[in-house]
Amino acid sequence: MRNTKICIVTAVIFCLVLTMLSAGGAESESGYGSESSISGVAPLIDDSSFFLSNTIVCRGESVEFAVDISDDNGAADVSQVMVMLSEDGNISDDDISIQLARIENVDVDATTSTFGKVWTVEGETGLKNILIGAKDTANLVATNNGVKVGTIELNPLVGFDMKDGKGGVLTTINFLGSPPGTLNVSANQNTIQINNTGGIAIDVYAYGTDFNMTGDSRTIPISNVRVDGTRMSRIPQLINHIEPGASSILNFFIDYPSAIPAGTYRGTVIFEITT
Ligand SMILES: [Ca+2]
Ligand SMILES: [Ca+2]
Repeated sequence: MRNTKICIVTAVIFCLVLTMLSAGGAESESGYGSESSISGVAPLIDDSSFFLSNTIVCRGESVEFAVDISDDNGAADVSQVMVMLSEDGNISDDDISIQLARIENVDVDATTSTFGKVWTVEGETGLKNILIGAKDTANLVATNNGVKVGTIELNPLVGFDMKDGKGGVLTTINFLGSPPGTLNVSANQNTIQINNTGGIAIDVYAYGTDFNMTGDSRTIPISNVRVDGTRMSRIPQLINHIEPGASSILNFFIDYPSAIPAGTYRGTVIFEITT
């Protein structure tokens, strides 16, 4: 019991001493070393900002690329931006690489700059994926490096072939001999196939001449020939639009006139391909 009483008294005295020190205005200062660090951050390609002036470019023509690149270390930290034109979906040594330049005075904000380039196509050919690569002054590549932003067709080749119904090369279109007045006579080569073997979409036009018999002035007008639902004429008519790698099929029919002499009538059917 006694011991307990002494302890209480001691505690009271301690509190008083503390109060006196504070009221007396004593001060002290200590200095501590301090440091912070900003980490290097990789650039980020804003693929939604990508600009491409045209998607089909022939030899000697130019195409413009532009894209915004961000870097949280500041826009100036972006050191290199490349457009890679690639057969596949990945950046590799065999890609066509085009370095973009920082376009001055068009910084989007403190961390984003626009990079661009006008590039002229020479001998390069084919359909390419457009991939973007970027890195900063610390050689950090973009977090989305190699992002695909579109495709471009370089020096597109126009190509097509025409096959007959047996898969052979189409060399003629002829119709089964029939009596005058017979309608809807099918061509022996039906069904004819047109294959677009080039790198660009094609439009197929067809027209023809009237059919004549040697030594006779009478004719079978070209308008008696139909390509599926289209009655032919001497003027080209669009009959198909075919994308690269795609095919289209055609069926030819003829209506033989009535009251026409027996014999072989010859004319010409012409296909015209445009792009
Ligand atoms: Ca950086
Ligand atoms: Ca590649």
